[in-house]
Amino acid sequence: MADAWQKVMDHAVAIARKAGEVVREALSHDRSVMTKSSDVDLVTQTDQKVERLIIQSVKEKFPTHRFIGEESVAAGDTCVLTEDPTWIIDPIDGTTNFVHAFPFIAISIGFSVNRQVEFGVVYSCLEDKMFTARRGKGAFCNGESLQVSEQTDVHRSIIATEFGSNRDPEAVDRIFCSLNNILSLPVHGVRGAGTAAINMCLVACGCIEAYYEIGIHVWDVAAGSLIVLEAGGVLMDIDGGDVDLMSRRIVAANNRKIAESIINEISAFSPTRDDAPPPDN
Ligand code: LIP
Repeated sequence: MADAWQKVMDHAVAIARKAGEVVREALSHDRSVMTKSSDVDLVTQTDQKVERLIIQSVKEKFPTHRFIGEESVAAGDTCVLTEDPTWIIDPIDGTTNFVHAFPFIAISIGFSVNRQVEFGVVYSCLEDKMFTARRGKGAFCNGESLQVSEQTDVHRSIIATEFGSNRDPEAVDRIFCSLNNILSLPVHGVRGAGTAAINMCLVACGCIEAYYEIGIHVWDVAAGSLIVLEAGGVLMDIDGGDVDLMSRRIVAANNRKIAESIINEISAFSPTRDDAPPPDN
């Protein structure tokens, strides 16, 4: 079965590259925007088009595989991870970046079997960087092996996070409380590329020591999670327990010491899980 997954991964890389071409092309002429859960939760026709392109091509090649896609879930599909081979797709991670032509945009494809991510592909399509990882076989960028930073002192670290699209006042207060605590440690710097997938790849490359966020979705982090692990990093929940990709909370770091230093400063909250049943009307 191992070789079978390699073939599937090769297809994911090819389709991510093709999706990247579509995104690059659309960037110059088609960025009209719609909204989803709130005025700042954005979607474009390109997100929808790219997701259709990926799903269609996978269905032709692997008709029994399942999907969890950001825009399909927004359109009403369920978001439940089973043991079946499942493609977890974010057609444009960094939709807000895309709308504003802020130059970090990724196509993120995770592939899970028995609820475990088997491979991850993140294509940073404006930088033309193809990040890949296969479980037990390392993480790569354009074929070069990746290794997380060796830094163990949080005071000498760069930490990435994002503000997400939740503007609930209590959530915003907690986000700023965490940021205040982390900046005051102090750390060398705080950054955010505007895409969870690229932030996680930056951890894998060793450019930053950690990335954390509350409010992300499984499609934002499925692929990046394996890329971080295979580059030698760690994943944890915001409360220090094991990460749960459906929980919408994540800390991805170069090592446990840095992860714990960050976790100590985070003011936690728990958004509705991705796999929560829809509310009764
Ligand atoms: C976005 C993330 C970003 C996060 C947003 C959102 P999208 O994904 O990558 O880092 O802050 O909440 O989930 O919506 O551009 O695919």
